[in-house]
Amino acid sequence: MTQQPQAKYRKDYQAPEFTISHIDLTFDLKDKETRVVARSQVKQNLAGATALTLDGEGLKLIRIEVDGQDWSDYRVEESTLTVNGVPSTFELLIETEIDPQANTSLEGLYKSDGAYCTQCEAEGFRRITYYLDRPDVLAKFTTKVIADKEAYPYLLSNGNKIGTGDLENGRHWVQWEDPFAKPCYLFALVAGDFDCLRDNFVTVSGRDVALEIFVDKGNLDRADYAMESLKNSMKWDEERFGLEYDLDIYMIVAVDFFNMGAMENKGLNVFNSKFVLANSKTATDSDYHGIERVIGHEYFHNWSGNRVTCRDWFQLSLKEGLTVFRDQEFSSDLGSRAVNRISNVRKVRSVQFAEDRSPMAHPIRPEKVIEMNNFYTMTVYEKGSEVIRMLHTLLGENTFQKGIQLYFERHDGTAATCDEFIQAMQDASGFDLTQFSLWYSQSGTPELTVVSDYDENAQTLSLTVSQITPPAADQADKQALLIPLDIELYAADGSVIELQRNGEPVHNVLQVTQTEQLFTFDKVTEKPVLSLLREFSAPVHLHYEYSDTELVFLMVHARNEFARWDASQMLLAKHIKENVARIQQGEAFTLPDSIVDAFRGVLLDDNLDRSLIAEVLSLPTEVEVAGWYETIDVDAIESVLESIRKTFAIEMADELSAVYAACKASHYELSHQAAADRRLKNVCLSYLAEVESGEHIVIEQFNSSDNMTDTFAALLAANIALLPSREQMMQSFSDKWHQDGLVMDKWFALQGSSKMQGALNNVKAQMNHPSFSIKNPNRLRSLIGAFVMGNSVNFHAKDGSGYAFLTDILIQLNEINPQIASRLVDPLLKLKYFDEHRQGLIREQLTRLSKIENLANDLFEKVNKALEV
Ligand code: B3K
Ligand code: ZN
Repeated sequence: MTQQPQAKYRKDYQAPEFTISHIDLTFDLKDKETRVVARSQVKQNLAGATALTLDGEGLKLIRIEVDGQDWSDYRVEESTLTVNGVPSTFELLIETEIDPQANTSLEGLYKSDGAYCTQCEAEGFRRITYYLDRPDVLAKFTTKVIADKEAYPYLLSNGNKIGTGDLENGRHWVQWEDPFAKPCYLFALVAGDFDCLRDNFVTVSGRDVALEIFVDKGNLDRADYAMESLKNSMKWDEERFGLEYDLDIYMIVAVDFFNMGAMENKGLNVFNSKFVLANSKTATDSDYHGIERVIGHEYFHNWSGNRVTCRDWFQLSLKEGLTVFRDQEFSSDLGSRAVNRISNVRKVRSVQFAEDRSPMAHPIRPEKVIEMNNFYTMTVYEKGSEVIRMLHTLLGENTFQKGIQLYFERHDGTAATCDEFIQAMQDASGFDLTQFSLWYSQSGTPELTVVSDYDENAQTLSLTVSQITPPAADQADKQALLIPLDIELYAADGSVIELQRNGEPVHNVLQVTQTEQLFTFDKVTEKPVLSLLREFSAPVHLHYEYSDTELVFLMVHARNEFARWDASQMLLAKHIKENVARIQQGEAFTLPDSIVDAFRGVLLDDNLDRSLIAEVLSLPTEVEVAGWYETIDVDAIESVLESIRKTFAIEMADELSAVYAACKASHYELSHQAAADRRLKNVCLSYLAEVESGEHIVIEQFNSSDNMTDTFAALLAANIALLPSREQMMQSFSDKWHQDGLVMDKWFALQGSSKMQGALNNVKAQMNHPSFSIKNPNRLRSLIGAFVMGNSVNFHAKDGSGYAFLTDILIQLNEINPQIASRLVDPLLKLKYFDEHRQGLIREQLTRLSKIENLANDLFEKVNKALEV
């Protein structure tokens, strides 16, 4: 009988009783019976310890030796092996057998199509051998891989190659040595037959690093951008952070079956092929951007994550928040800072804020975890990065970099904590971070309210700023945080009114530290328009009573591009909310001309970056809007968003056509400027698809396009507007690409999100498409993910069919791949934000899930939390 899953608490951390300084692994790779011999140098870490307890799951134990002697004094339990009576220092040999072919969870050692590969973070190494599977045990690894030479000509692992040889029966071996001690979650092994793109990078100190990207045979023409991004990352990290690469080789392998984006294993990154493979025919501009971001992210982990790792998994944000911040800065330095900021802020405001409202709410450093894989969340990653960004805002680039340098100096080669990171930042800057550190322990989204009062006679402006963080599912009591509030004041002519008090200039980043606080500025010669929370200087909900006129003013006059976009979003939010209320009262949708005019003004503004115009004209998603409500009315929200789309399209049809034409290029180019042109052109197209004469433009673009960005944009426009030509275009796309899973993911996502009649039956039918496989996470995320997260009206159908459908799939996935099941269950966790009828239906399905046999920890944790609420 399996045990009820046990929660672990951050407060219970204890150093390990034993540690391992070296491990020498030998893998004899066979599909159903791979043998793993692990020879570890073990050392007592706590005086008197004589029983060594190792983690292990799904392993067949073959033999144990201690110091070369067969050892029989041990106990095997469901997920541990305890070796009794061991000396204080010894060599431990453990031989296990595993079945990579049967491993569909994609954790541990598994087969991805024809290749063997591993995924060990967070706790996958224990599915390979019995080990101290915890990040604070750092060992030097040597790895020998043995396999059939013809089927697996490439045998890869971490570090440098130290030997190769041929064996009998057509087998061969390669041995690797990683000179850097590392936790086992950074271990990797890959064996397969690939095409390899080779290049090199000379580091700032003159070391020549070999760069190798392994892709499926025939895909070499899709690896160039990943290689370019890798070289850019290496250079950028030297220039901006002063960090240099440390091994002689850096390898990336692209695989088709992967649970997330990529994995930063030392010297041997394993990537979801989605974040490696691209050429203009198969990938959109946004795919290219994703590749640059993820290649950068994994590379930056070499320092923030690998050289300095985490003491325990509660500290995950130590490496992830910092590395996301680093990858965001990388993308911003190489591309448009404003557009990157906008897309990151959209993510936080929609998905991360939603997580704060869910039963899974947690601080960026969680306190309690059942399944660690459930905590690779928007909160740990994206809010974690916002916390680092706030530090950057408060300290400024130079002081921030000093802190980072001190952190790496102090902790290089060790497993550190978030507190140690904060301490290094404090020591280097002299800035007291005591209150700031609450961002690590407090969950939920703070509400920041600003009330302004202008005194014309005294020429002063007073801002009363108050903060409150509402209770979250995991934590009721909240304290005041240190919130950096970046502001600017504008005069009616658009000029900036400098912030000052008593003749002294005041910094534009105000430090809000109390529940309520008053900021006064003098020499304010006229009633200003306020630009607040510029650059989204803190991950909070801002409340300020803006008039439409002020927001339109900011859309035109704010100096900062982000602030202009943000004003446009606040304006949209006001009118979305007003209209949702109208629809709920049976009234008609209405949008004042002045609002349409404001957006028209942006559309026609030649001085603006085209990608920024495109962002202004992109409406918030259903998920973001849903987050504004205590009770979500999916139908009203959908109807209002559709009405705004149609109103914009009809009212601005001429201008949209003109801008569409102006953005058209004579030939395809892969540059930021050309991508910005395509972005705006395609946003125009999405509106034009809504007007009568627009369909032929969509068809024309689909037929004449020579690149995936434009092809997909046409298909997307047809899908959203439900054009009669949609069906035929979808068919022709699938005829052309059905053998290419990655390209078909785009098509599956459109099927999943389509609002067509009988949407759910369509999704069910597409699961039988030859390109679909329930075992492939990318396919699942595309089709099922798009349905449950981007098709609210159908997923939340009043008859409960959407919920039952998802639950059926989750029950299958619980066996096949619990990690993916746990990602897809999220929309069901938000039951309390729906009407009672829907709540009842969701609860029924959650209860059904909770009762299935062998419910994996991943689903157990989430489902039970949701049912507790
Ligand atoms: N560190 C990995 C994520 C591992 C997820 C484990 N379920 C990728 C990344 O953040 O770079
Ligand atoms: Zn990461």
